[in-house]
Amino acid sequence: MRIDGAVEAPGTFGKADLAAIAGEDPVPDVSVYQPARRGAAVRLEGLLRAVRPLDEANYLTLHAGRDDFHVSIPLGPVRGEAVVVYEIEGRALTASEGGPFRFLILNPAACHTAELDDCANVKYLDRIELRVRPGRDTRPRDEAEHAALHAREQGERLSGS
Ligand SMILES: Nc1nc2c(c(=O)[nH]1)N[C@H]1C(S)=C(S)[C@@H](COP(=O)(O)O)O[C@H]1N2
Ligand SMILES: [Mo]
Repeated sequence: MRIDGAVEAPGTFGKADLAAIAGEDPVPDVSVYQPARRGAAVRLEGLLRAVRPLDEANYLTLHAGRDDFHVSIPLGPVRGEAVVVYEIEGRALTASEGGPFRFLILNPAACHTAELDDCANVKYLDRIELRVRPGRDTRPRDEAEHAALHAREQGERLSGS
């Protein structure tokens, strides 16, 4: 996973790097926050400490190249609220679990702006881009688009791709 853009120290991070960054402030089990979800995670705050955002960085764009899904959210409200899940019971996340890396907003109810919703829980996260202005956002904009996206996901699951 790559973290770049408006940061002093861009870098590429694997599972072991994320575990090391989680270090003294790990999230050993995201089910504490969301009972239906599993896995160990590193806080977004920890990742940001590692790459040192520039003062003018205001937005995050989360990229998933695998299915060309992108989400742009304001940095302020999300920075204390999100994690990246990098392992489940010591192994890497599978694609059907949204792996190898999955973005997760821990408490979307407590932090419920329109921009911080379930749809921003990006699966197959391969790049976090810090930006001065909003970036690409391919989230569904209405119920019809939402239904179409979930039908496509379901189809991919059934065909095993
Ligand atoms: N890469 C990627 N991430 C994604 C999506 C997607 O289509 N591709 N769908 C989003 C939407 S619209 C929702 S509501 C949640 C659903 O996550 P879940 O299947 O774990 O409940 O994932 C989000 N993350
Ligand atoms: Mo969604």
